[in-house]
Amino acid sequence: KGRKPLIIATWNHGLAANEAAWKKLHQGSTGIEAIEAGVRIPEADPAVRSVGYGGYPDREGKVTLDACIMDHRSDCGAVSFLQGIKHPISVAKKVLEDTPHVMLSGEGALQFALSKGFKEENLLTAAAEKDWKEWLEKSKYQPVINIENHDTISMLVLDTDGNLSGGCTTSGAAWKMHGRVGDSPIIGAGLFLDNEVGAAAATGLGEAVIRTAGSAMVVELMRQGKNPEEACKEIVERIYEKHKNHRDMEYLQVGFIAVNAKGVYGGYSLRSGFNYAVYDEQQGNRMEDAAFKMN
Ligand code: SD4
Repeated sequence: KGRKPLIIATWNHGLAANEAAWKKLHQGSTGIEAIEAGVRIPEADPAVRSVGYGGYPDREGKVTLDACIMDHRSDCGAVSFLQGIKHPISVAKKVLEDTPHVMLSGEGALQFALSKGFKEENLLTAAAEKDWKEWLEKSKYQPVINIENHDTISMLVLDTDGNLSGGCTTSGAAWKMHGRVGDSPIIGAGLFLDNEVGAAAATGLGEAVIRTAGSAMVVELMRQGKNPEEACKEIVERIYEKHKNHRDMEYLQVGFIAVNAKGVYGGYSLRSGFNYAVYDEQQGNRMEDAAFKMN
């Protein structure tokens, strides 16, 4: 079932993101321009508590954001621990385009963003602040599985020329320690692609994805001949094996999406409840449930 163009994005917020990205692709934009336009939708949406503006803060009440973007030439840009900027994906894209580096972090990322004309603003909404204050009463850190069914947004694009690109953006784990960075801005963990082979991206507990170099491994398995779903499944199985006796197991959820260079796509998650939005010419924009290992 190979097809192009093709866009896949994690969770329900992927539908609106795909819509914007699809429009861009059809206006002749590049893959990363389409991704930027797509994921800016949940970044700006205050109702999405796991990405950008309206995202849950860390335990000190600070919203800190992670994002990355990668194109078919393997050029990439990322920001981590960025505060006060609503669209980290756009800053990541500027890192790719305008710097000799791959990742800028924290204060340096903010200074870079300001130098590029981004506006500093308060990203902590009243609703997120209220939930944080409630959390403070017990201050028990426990990541939530399938947080409100929207966690990180990760998007993969196969354009009409057959070129792959990808992006991720997130406010990370709610109530994380100040300074914590997850998998989402890390090339190879939250996102990876090789234009000759395929692309993969992750959602869920970033620590587990980093420990296993998740997305890079999914791409490598596709290189070895696995189809995207099989490749995602094998890495989820590996994550399970590494974590079954681990303190993180109780709340561990990870999910991967992948697409190969032919336009075959798939996804797989550890626990049920993970879905992703797929947009192609044949069937339009719709949600598909990922296969999973356990409930
Ligand atoms: C991260 N993958 O930062 C992201 C989203 C998340 O618990 O917070 N999941 O780990």
